[in-house]
Amino acid sequence: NTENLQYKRIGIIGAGPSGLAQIRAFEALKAKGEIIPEIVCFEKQSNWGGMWNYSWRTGVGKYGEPIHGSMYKYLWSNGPKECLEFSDYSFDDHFGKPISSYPPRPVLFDYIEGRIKKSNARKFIRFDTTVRWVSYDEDSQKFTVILDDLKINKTYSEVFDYLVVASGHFSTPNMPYFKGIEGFGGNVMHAHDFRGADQFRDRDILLIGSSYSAEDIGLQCYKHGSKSVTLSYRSNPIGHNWPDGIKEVPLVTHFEGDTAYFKDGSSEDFDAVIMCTGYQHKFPFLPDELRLKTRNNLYPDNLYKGVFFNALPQLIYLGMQDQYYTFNMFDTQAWLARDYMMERFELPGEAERRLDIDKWLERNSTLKTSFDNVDFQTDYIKDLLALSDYPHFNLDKVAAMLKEWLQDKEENILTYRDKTYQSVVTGTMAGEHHTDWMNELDDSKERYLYGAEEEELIPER
Ligand code: FAD
Ligand code: NA7
Repeated sequence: NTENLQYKRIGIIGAGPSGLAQIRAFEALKAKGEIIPEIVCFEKQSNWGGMWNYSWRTGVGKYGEPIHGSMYKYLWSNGPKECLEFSDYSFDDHFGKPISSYPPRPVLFDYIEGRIKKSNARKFIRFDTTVRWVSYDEDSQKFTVILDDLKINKTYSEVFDYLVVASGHFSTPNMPYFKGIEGFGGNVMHAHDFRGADQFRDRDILLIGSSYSAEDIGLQCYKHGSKSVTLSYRSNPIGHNWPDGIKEVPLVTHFEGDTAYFKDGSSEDFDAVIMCTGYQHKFPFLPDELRLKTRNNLYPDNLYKGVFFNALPQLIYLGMQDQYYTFNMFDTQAWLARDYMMERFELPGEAERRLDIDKWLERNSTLKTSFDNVDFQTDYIKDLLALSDYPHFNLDKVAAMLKEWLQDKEENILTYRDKTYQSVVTGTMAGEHHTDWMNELDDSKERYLYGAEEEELIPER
């Protein structure tokens, strides 16, 4: 059987943290001298890293493809790095010294890249290549993938035994309509197109939504000098102890000119509106019968172990859940998916898989608090870890850190990023950043690593 494996072909869509985890999982086996199938990863951007590969662009890219990135300048990790650490490649391995718990985007990008650069992964990836369409043939039991090589404007197709969808789900905006917004005079945009708070300095801005994007973009704007930040919630306010200058109000009912009216009868004028209203799971390259259809939640339906498409498990989805855990969760998923594709992890029949999915869905429907959510995702990852040889890590400790993080935010949203945590992989205690987050206006890797007082050591940029 193992002999046949080398003739199998695996297609991976996307070279973000999830797609790279899949490649790494196979590379880990190969390093042990095992024969692995042929792997091809398609990435529509010119580099890897997914969301962490920052783009200044909005709208479409140089080849006319929708821009994937939703990240912005001055983005710092919104959770402790100790909660996402790869258990086979620690922060110590990469940086060689303790760093703080909430690094900025370029530092996390460097870390993601550091692990994958240690392997031959790059040669498996075709950059500037968009997956245009996928079909599955029942007779041959193979996927045909239609691709656009963007650089030379050429369409071609390839055939695969397994297909891994790792295309992310925080890229296509969910953009609601509010009556009268077409008459608003200022900028109306979605968080997906937010590239930095600079343009909102001295402005009164309205953010619609009450989750991570609203919280962090609101904070960024406050930190970088917006005159006022108003967050408008649909279901529940975020409820932090906000500083003067940030406030929460109920949902907008309508706009009249530059004035927004809210459910509580209040109204206010704004210079700009940012919709922090979440994202759609969008797979324009998948036909109806292969497409995952879900909203953002902790256990998308129809995925066995949160990974295998139940109607056709050769179709694998990575990273499709809402995320408390990120990189290490993608790893545990990718390791299990690998073992299935290597024919070492046998799936039960479809009906049995359905029962398992239902069990998780049922529990998901009972979750009430953020702590419940953390426990749920922790148990999900424990379930996966037990099924593969991904290096174990102390999940109970990570769960405790996630709860502490939630409390830190509640206590003081302006200082939570100054807290430090202990690695469960190495036991290292994070270092303190040389500058408080609120006073740190430079998010470059050089400044972060070399420090304020050693400016002369910073390589020229
Ligand atoms: P992505 O990173 O989205 O990568 C998907 C890749 O697929 C992209 O490279 C894309 O170009 C490619 N792709 C998509 N469609 C196609 C196609 N048709 N053909 C070819 N390639 C395709 N997580 C944290 O842990 N900490 C944070 O602080 C944090 N902050 C975030 C802030 C923002 C604003 C956002 C949007 C997300 C944040 N996240 C954060 C979550 C982040 O999404 C994950 O960390 C991680 O990037 C998800 O990895 P992924 O590989 O599943 O998806
Ligand atoms: P989320 O976490 O999916 O949250 C979406 C938010 O948008 C949530 O508060 C929703 O309110 C709100 N929403 C959605 N539709 C509407 C409408 N029609 N009107 C008003 N409010 C609406 O997305 P985020 O962008 O915050 O976070 C995604 C990732 O980006 C995350 O992983 C971060 O790391 C960064 P609800 O509470 O459902 O009423």
